[in-house]
Amino acid sequence: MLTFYHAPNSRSTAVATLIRELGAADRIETRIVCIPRADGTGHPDAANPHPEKKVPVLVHDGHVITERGAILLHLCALFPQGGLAPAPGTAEWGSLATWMTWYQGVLEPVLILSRAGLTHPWLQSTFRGPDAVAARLHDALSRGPWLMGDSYSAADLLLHSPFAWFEDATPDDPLIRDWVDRCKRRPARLAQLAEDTALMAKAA
Ligand SMILES: N[C@@H](CCC(=O)N[C@@H](CS)C(=O)NCC(=O)O)C(=O)O
Repeated sequence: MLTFYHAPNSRSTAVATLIRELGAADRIETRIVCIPRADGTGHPDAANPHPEKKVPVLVHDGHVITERGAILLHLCALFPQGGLAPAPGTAEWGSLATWMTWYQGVLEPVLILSRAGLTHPWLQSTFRGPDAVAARLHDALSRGPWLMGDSYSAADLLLHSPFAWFEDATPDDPLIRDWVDRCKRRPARLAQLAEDTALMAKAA
């Protein structure tokens, strides 16, 4: 049994969008939970199984799975007919896993540290910085049109997402901007944003 815990307009929107892309909504129960928001609204939700009461969370037969990279990889493996990932165990899957863990371990920390205005030699040596992130995206997209090559994948869904939320963080690079635009126009994303807006209005 699969249960997905979602809070609209949050990091779990990427998982909700992936579930649409995979056509798997009828195989996964989605439960809406409340989270504390940056504007001071919201609160930790007792119904949320995340150890820190964050979203997203996927519970699969009692196993609590957190972190978007892990959740997206797991769902793609469970629903291979969705066509958003190579088969686990193939060399191509290794490339996808690289993008997903590079997102969690480098891209998002770099964006957050940069927006917070933080610098330190250890940060630079561990994560490099926005220029290195942009160079790596540019390199992949110059072979593109998507990060994994010919077809849109879970890597595009996850890695474009912070640039869709914080447009001013998007590198000033036509190749990257065009990729973000193409990801933003995906029907599944637009449908999920509309549902999130309705859920937010209902909760207000
Ligand atoms: N590294 C986690 C981050 C999860 C996260 O920070 N989620 C935010 C939503 S945007 C949250 O639940 N915040 C509520 C809180 O901090 O209590 C992931 O990528 O899944």
